Amino acid sequence: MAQRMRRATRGRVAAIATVGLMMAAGFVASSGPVQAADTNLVVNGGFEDGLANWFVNNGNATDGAQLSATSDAYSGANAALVTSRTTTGSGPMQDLSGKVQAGQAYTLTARIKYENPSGPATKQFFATMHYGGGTYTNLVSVTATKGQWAQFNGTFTIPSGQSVSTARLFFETPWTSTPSTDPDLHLMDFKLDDVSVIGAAPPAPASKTIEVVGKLPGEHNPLIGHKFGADGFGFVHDGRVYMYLTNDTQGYAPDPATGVSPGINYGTINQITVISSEDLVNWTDHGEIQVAGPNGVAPFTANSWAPGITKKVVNGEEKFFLYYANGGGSSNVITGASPLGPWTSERTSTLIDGRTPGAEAVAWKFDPAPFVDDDGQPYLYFGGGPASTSMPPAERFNNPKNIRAIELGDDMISTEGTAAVVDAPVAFEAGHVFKRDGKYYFSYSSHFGGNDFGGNQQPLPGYPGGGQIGYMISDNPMSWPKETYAGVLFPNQSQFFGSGTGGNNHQSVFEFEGRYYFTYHAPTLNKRINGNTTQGYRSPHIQELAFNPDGTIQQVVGTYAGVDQVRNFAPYRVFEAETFGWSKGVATAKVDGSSAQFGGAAPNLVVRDIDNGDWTALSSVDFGDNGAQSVTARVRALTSGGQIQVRLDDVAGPVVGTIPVDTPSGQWAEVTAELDGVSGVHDVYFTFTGPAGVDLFEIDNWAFAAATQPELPVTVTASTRCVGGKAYVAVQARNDHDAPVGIALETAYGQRSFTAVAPGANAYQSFNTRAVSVPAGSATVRVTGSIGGQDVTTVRTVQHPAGTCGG
Ligand SMILES: [Ca+2]
Ligand SMILES: [Ca+2]
Ligand SMILES: [Ca+2]
Repeated sequence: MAQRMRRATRGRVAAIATVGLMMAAGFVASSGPVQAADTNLVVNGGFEDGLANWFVNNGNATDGAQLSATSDAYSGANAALVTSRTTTGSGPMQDLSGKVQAGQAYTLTARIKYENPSGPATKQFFATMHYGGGTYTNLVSVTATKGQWAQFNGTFTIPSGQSVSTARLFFETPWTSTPSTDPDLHLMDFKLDDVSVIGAAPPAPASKTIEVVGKLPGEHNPLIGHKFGADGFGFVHDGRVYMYLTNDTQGYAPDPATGVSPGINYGTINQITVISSEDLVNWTDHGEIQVAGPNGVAPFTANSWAPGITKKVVNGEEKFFLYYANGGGSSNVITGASPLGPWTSERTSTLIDGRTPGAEAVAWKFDPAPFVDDDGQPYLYFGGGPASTSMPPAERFNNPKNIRAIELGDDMISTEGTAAVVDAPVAFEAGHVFKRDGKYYFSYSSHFGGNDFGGNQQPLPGYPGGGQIGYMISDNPMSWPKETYAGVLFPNQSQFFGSGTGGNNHQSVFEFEGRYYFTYHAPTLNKRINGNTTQGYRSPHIQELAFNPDGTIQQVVGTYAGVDQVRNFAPYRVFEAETFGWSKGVATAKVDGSSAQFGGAAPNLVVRDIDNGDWTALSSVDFGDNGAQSVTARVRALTSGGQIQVRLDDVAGPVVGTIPVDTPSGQWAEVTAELDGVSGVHDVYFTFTGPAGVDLFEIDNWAFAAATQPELPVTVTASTRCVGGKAYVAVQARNDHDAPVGIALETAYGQRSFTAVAPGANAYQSFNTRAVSVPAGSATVRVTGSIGGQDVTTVRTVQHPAGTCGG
């Protein structure tokens, strides 16, 4: 049936191809669409890069052939040779999806040759487009003479109604259902060279860049303003907080005209976004992990929602285990060598699914949250969704028993035993566990009622309302009876952020340097873009978590202010430009190579889509009393005339340095600017200017250099001498400064300090080594004083020779 359909389709489209050819011969120039600069859409059409970008047409299961490079080329050194063809459609193919456009006319040229001695004297060949499904369109044909290079040369127009989301060009012989009956006529080998499809340049992908200021200067929520992210899971490792997020930006597609995106489609999300911070205000964008889908770390999963991560030493090796929901039906785990990867899949099937003991009655086997206890025993919490219909309606509402706890194996990628019910009141999803003072805290999101939960019911007294975060406290991480319920930890975010921010939530708790923090999400960035009519794109938030003396939690209040900055930002190092506290109009993109700041295993991103007027900013940068002398940026100029202004404390604050980005266009280079008057603690704004309407440059990383500390002038000498048969080391330091200084003389044989050494005076000490001889060595002279009102310490080292008494 499929083949008959295919033949029918081909009969129809052959007529279209004929029209295209007529147009090519006649009046394309006057009747065709207006074209901008014509572009060849075929990559490696001359096969000079071997078979790169080419593969064998695989539109039908029966298609198949061998593709190789041959030196028998029409031009250059290489052509393609196709052999062992199983169908008439078995020929070289290149994917032009995203390049060709409906309604446009294109000119196709190519060279083709066949030589089989038993083949016919002449043979027709087609250039054909597969538009997906059973839609094949012959574009251009040529009749070749055996043993000679023939030329395809024709024009085709893609019908205005044709979907081009799939568009794959290939070369073939005319279709017949059973070509194997006469392989010499239908399945001959052939060679291909110099393929081109010339026409309108591919459409630029619509921009996803968020042009508004999504995180306002001075505020710390949402955490980032240049992309979305949901279901944040906070994780502390080696002095940094990492947040793993469902990549809500993946399906974000703002209309170029209106700026409004269609509503979020969770089904398209198969990446996890990672950001990190050492201060909870300035966040580094580490980009996305391609977790699921055909090119994912775990290609047997389709989605990657609601991540949860932990670390454990397995077989002597510290590993990082990232759990995620594969849609609603199952959960899985991938393994990282660091919090930033690289990532591998140790499993070939999902970790939690309908076969997991004790999970059979769980509707949604998702939202996996790991927890490793102090004794090293790991646990996983998962589940959610509609309650079992076998329960009475009131129980379905109040105690739906839809969440589970299970022990993980020591390998962290298997489960042990049977999952236990977490009897969380009004539970919906989003289980999470942390431990504090020997008690286990389970938090979760509550449901919104409805038929899935027993219909029109009322919560029991004290039980959560819809879309709230409740919590329980237990002495046992596997035991969560309803009596352990402790209250509502966080009301719905719409209570704090208003219209357009409602919906369910997903929280985590982490401890960082002695304080506890609560993570949740709210579509606050979406609201800043589109007002109260949001489309469901969520942003990560953090608030501090406070406990009562009895261990219960003080209910969290959601604010845009967020949490205090944990520490000032350290500028005197290479740090990624994709680290910022606030930004306007920029996007980020992963690039080849590793991060200069985070090392070989970490991905590197650059800041891009930088237009005139865009900016990024760092919160509370500590330049020290001595201040900064210069700033260096690694940049790639995209036009001439771009500049970076360094400003303090406000986007319109004083310019303390200007970096001209006048390096060769398209090449990465380092540019440096001297800074003036930059000391103490400031917010730092990098503002970008240049020609309007074009991307100015990209930025990889920054590095500030500290001003060289002024030195106190001092003349130091050291010598050896002999007194009473013992060797001495004598050290002298003359104060050449115009004010008194303190001087400390230090040797291996003792030290002495002098206060208020007058200008021109000496500090002198002869240190007794208590030995007959002394080897060569060094003395340290430490001078303390004041230059221009600033306290300065100058340290000098001086060598002394060896010496022997009576020698
Ligand atoms: Ca060639
Ligand atoms: Ca921009
Ligand atoms: Ca970078």
